[in-house]
Amino acid sequence: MPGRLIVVSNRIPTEGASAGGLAVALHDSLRERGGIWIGAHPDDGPEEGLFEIGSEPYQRLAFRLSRAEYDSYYLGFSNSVLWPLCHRRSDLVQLRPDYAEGYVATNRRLAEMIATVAEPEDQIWVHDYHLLPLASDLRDLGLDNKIGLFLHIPFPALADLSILPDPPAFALWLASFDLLGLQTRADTARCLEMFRSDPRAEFFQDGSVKFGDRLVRVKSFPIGIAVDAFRSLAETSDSDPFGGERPQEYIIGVDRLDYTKGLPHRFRAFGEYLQRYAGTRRPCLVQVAPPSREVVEAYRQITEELEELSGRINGQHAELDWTPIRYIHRPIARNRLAGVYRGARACMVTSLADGMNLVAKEFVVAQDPDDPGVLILSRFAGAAEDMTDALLINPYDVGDIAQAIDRALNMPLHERRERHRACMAAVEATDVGTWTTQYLAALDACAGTLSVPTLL
Ligand code: ADQ
Repeated sequence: MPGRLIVVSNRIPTEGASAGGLAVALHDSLRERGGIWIGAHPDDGPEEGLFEIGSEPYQRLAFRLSRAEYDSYYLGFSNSVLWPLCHRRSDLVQLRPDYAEGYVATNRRLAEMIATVAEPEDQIWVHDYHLLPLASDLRDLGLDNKIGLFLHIPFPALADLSILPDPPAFALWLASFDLLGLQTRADTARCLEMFRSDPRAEFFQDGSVKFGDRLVRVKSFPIGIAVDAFRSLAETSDSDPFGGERPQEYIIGVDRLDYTKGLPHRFRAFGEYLQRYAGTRRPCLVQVAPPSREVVEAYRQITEELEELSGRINGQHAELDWTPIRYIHRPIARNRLAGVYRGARACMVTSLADGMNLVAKEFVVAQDPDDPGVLILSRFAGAAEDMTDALLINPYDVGDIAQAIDRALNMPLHERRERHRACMAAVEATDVGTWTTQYLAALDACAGTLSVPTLL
């Protein structure tokens, strides 16, 4: 019987913040097994050490990032180096020694705090790119616990990794985990390619990698959503989330405002659709995109670009009773969002690179299976690996997206139903509850020793 579960994420979910499927699934596991969730608190708390927050049947321990840590570890190395690097935007990578130093030092400080609360039988589940050195730091501090990582974003290509100041250190960080969980089979292949290029690594038949005196398992665990909960939210949601201003026919887009989501391409494609295909049809693109990471320059630029584009397209096509693009620059409550998905004729996911993309899954689950809308999905979103019955598009090709919009809006009912059924099966297979259970079972099964299979 494994010990407690310790979940570590960059940010701890706080009261009042909308609880996404991931937070709910991890709450459930923590409640069942007992354990601790550790993460940075966005606002307050003492400057040093962990402090307890909230009242859950498990412990929630927060820490505070100093201003300098926030700038170098979070905005700097995490979001101005690793995020663009993993999303094939090496042109946006900002290499600065203080970013790398802040990243390493903050992870080290966090490891020291974790070491004060972890017990030998505890299993530690680390989330995402902010915390890649954590297992290596914990090993240095003498911890021999099972430690797993789940990377929510794409695993970078080997050529992109070589941009990092110290690629061998990156491989060593990752090899210090027992289990590396990735979103897709393609991510797994890229991760193994990195290890293959490293003379320190040897390979076992079951896919484990021997690295120094450690054994690390690399496997994909495609993340999903809480299917039943989201379906009932959509079925019971407000039938008029637009408050009387519901467009007659609309396509929905829901994204954090991020340059990886291909929003300018999407807006241009919708403009091209109106120009070339729409005829007398007057669909709306309802785009919900709350700002994120606004202090990073690349995010400021995309905000301006989208405002300019939506203004231009609306200027060209709008009529007294029709605004083609409704661009909503703030988050909307999940129950309203579910209703907005349900009423849409199509959903556009145009990510240029994306770990999974949960919006694609939420849209499918929210549909009425008797009269479903159509998912237009980027080939470069992790979700496309299994949702092959969506209308797959090349997000760089505006003409391809425009054509897909036309096809989606004219698709016969029987084809919509068939595609929806197939997408739904893919979404159900990756329910977030199953995802958590499978990941934790795999972590538990990790050998942690080197006495297992034969070398290839
Ligand atoms: P994100 O990049 O944040 O996540 P995504 O998977 O699409 O992307 O999840 C976004 C979530 O936020 C969805 O649940 C969506 O409903 C919600 N959301 C977005 N905009 C919203 C709005 N305006 N109002 C309300 N809710 C909104 C990262 C990776 C992804 C990966 C996830 C999970 O980048 O590739 O799928 O983690 O692993």
